[in-house]
Amino acid sequence: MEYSKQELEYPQKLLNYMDGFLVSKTMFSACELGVFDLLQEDTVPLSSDAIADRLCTSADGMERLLSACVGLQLLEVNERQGEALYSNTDLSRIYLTKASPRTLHYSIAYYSQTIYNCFSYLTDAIREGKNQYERAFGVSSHQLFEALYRSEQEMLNFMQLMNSTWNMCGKDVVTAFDLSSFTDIFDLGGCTGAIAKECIAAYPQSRVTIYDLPKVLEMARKHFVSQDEKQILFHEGDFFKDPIPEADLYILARILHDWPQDKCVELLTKVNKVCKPGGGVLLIEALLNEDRKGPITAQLYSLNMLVQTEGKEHTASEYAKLLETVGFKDLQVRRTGKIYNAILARK
Ligand code: SAM
Ligand code: ASE
Repeated sequence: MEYSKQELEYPQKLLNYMDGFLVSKTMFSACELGVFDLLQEDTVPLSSDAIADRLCTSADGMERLLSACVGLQLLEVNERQGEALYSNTDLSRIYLTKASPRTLHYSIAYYSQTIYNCFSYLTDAIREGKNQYERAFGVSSHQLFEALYRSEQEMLNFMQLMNSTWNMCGKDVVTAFDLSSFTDIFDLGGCTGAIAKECIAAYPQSRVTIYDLPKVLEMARKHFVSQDEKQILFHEGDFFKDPIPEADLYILARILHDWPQDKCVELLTKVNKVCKPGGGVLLIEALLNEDRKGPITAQLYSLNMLVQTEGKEHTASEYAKLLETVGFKDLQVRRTGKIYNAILARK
């Protein structure tokens, strides 16, 4: 990496990186206070004082927040009769308002509260080489998902975060391969059913069973999957302890990156045993480049896996080796160009 003389003279890149969390927290605060929602509900542009009044904040604080949001191009400002009036940009209307079908509101809540808090302990996580949920969450549980699901609200926030990814990348990952030859599909750790819904939309003849922990499925039924979705079935279980039923295709989306190598081998071995001959396994994960030089999203997610889980992000060839170790063959990798990619293998 060669930097120009000018870049060495003035470290703009480093200054931007230092400000990274200031940018994040500014956007998070505007979401938490309901700025984008208010501007959407009201339809007419509002003054800073009116927004402060309606959202019960200080006038001065709100004015600075709105100004920073304009700088970040999350809001637009227009002068009318000497008064500055604020309105949403298209981007914030589509992604930052709570009621939008493509909202990131809940992911933002999770980033702002949980991930931000965990990253305060990144240095400790790197020193110790292990997750920090005891420090970050104040829980003593050594069971990963017991810590992540320490309250019903936290479980719901996590599920919302998981769900919102698939509004953006779901179609790409389920259509990366033609899965129309698989009719009986199990989504292991299927969580909110977002991938299951995408499968059924892309392959109307398929039937997808969401396999997850009982309390997760209870929440999925309550908040995410409607009774009318007859092609979606539920199977309660612990995929390490309980049997996994026979099927044509097993989807594991963001499962392997949560667990250490030995657990991944254990789970995939179990899946290989019950998989029908000719059946397959579809891994959906953020992939590191083979040279590990990027993408930056996957590199940062791997740090997040360190602070929060027992796992890490891998390269496609690392997943390939894992799949081959447990007896899968005919491996194919498809990159979607978005965060998440797909790997298909056959029994
Ligand atoms: N596949 C979903 C997605 O990509 O949006 C969710 C991924 S989330 C990181 C991991 C999922 O595995 C959670 O829904 C969690 O409840 C589930 N899970 C964790 N441990 C499990 C276990 N022992 N048995 C079954 N499901 C489990
Ligand atoms: C997990 C995925 C996530 C476990 C904990 C998690 C994500 C956030 N926390 O399997 C989604 C990916 N985003 C990041 C920042 O890693």
